[in-house]
Amino acid sequence: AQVAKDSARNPQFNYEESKVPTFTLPDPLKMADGRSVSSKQDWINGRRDELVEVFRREVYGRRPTTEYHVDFQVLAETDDVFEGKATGRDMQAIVTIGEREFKFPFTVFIPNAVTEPGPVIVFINNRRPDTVQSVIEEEASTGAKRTIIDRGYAIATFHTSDVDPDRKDGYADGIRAFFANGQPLQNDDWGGLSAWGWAASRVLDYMVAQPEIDSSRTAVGGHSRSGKTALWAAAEDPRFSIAYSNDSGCGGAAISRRRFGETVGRITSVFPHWFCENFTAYSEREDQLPVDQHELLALIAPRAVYVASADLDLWADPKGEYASVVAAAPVYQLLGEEVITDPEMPPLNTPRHIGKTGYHIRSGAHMISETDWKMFLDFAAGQWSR
Ligand code: GTR
Repeated sequence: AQVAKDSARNPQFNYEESKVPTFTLPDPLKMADGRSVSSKQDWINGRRDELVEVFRREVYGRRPTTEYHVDFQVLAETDDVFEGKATGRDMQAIVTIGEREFKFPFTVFIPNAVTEPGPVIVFINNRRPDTVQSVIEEEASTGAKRTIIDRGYAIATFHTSDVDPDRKDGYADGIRAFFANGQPLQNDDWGGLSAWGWAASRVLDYMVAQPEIDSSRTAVGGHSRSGKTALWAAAEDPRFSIAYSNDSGCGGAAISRRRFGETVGRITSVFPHWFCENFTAYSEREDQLPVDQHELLALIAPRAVYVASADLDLWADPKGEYASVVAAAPVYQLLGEEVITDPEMPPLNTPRHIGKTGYHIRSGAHMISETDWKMFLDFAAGQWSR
């Protein structure tokens, strides 16, 4: 029913495998000048820098180089969340450039039972804003954050729109305009996804400074637009040891050249504020893109990546999301890591974890469910076990 609804909503988009165009994926192990990348050193000291720069210029935009300072303020704290299992903190990040200030809130839960520094998950939230109080109320029905705490992990979340409004016309009120001091954006300046990813890194700054947190075990995750953001956040910030994208689709894990479900043309017209202006030029010209999304996953190597899809969420192209995981494998292998290489997708609701990459396709619609969390947390536990 959900598929029918999505197709009916966007009947001009393709949902049939037989209509996927033939294409050749760009080779992550080939330099722009045609040279092959054949050693770890070639990747680390050459090709990776080249590739991240292309993603900045053509897809997500470049972050500003302006110097800033960030402070953190505890607005409220309670040590008995989830029946005493966690301490919750309503926080505020205060970003300063000269005399000017930009503030955004975030929320932190740290397990009380920790005896040594433990992992942290930074979750990028685009639905309802979290506060300690709202999470306590919501947990009665979903339990997601409590599950994370029960595993001994801390979680920090912020709402995308508190950093940069998730609206076409929200630029003036966000962190990007703050950095640009109100000046208009250039064609390769950061889009909203990159701004949200930057905020995830600021939240991480705070978390890794806490004595309860082990800075070597850190994840960034999100659902849908925030799943796209999580992948780019991890590409830009090597401190994240795992990236988790849930139903991220177009501009996230899905291969753009497949043009299955949401396309570059559609996403850049409905959500122009997510990407840099240059990305719009690839509308209906996906074959001209100098990169594709498997190379975004490759930028996270040798760190871990977990990609999750849902079978009714054809708009996000589950096959294209899985294909990216497989197509990123050569980079991981060059770096000496074992990863998923099987071109066949795993059966429904059957996670596949091989070395540094993991994937599942859950039955059901576009959402982040308890099942998704459980499967991701099992993967994270494997990465973080001692
Ligand atoms: C949709 C959009 C997707 C995805 C989704 C979401 O409308 O087309 O790319 O980001 O929103 O965030 O739930």
